[in-house]
Amino acid sequence: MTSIRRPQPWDAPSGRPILPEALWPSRREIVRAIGLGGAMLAAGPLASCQEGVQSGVEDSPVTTYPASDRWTPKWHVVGGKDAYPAKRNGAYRVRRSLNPEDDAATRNNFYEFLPGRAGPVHLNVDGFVPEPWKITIAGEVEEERVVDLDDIAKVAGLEERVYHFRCVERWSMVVPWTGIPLARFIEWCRPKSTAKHVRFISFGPKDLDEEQRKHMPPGFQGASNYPWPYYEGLRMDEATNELAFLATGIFGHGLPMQHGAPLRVIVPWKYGYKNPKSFVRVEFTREQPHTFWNDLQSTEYPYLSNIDPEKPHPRWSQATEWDITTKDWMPTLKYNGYGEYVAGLYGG
Ligand SMILES: Nc1nc2c(c(=O)[nH]1)N[C@H]1C(S)=C(S)[C@@H](COP(=O)(O)O)O[C@H]1N2
Ligand SMILES: [Mo]
Repeated sequence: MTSIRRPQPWDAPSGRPILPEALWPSRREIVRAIGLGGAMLAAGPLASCQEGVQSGVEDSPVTTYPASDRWTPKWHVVGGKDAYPAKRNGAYRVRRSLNPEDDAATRNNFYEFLPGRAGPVHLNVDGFVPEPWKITIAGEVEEERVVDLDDIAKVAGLEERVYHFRCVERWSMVVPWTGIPLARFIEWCRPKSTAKHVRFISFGPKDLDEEQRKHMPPGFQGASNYPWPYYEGLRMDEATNELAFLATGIFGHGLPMQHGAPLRVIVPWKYGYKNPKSFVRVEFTREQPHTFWNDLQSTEYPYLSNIDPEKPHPRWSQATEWDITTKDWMPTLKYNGYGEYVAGLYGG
């Protein structure tokens, strides 16, 4: 069968790509994603449906974005505001264009501010300033410490990475995060060899000062169906995988509150809820830690929660996802298309 790949602007004159093709879905992944079996693949070109899916893959995605101040935070950000935008690390290719910043910043999932659904979290964060912000590093570490954003800024230089992002509820987007490799942060925490997992805990009512508390919805402070704070965890081999990222910014500036200021975790091969926002505590553990959604609904939100189109959520299929801007549905790829980097963590 002939190659379906057209030359791309980033190809070297020889026709060989300069950047690794790691993130391009293989033909097999695409066919699997659109639900066609091996028999049809063997039967020859799959004119219509295959081309339909392929066209988005072949187009050169637009990964630049206009400068905009609309969502730039007014508070102190990791590295200082002059560190943004940071230099792009071009190693991580994506299959479609960036979503406009206004779309990513106006439909968020952050139950502390907007319980019960993803939506206009930005309307509920007014007046909440993530300052002061301290982070406690605890558990299986050489030394327990309380650090601040300036300490984090010294761990590694900021870089920008464009990643796919996919929520368990099937919306997805492509956005440029700014931050540092999570592996560098973990190493800086000096975990003991007994540490097998790392747990990130978001702010709870007790972590806030009086001024900050005033700007939280009443449900966050007292009666609520949710056991705040939010907490999530990763195995150490996952947290130190090169894709795992400690994000401090998005779209060339510090994180606005709705995205999890002043710092959050990004693991693009896992569903959105494995990407905890606004953490204040990092705990290294020997045992697999409890996680927020798993404690609430253990059958629906397992610890690993790797993106997998073949493993349906108990209440819906995970085979497809929709783009938050175009609202188009498209196939979901195993590990969100990042299998080249992470499949080895899971035995293949
Ligand atoms: N602390 C905290 N972190 C959180 C959540 C939350 O409700 N609270 N929601 C998660 C879910 S379900 C998703 S999809 C992503 C959404 O990230 P975004 O709003 O920056 O797109 O954040 C994750 N991290
Ligand atoms: Mo989500």
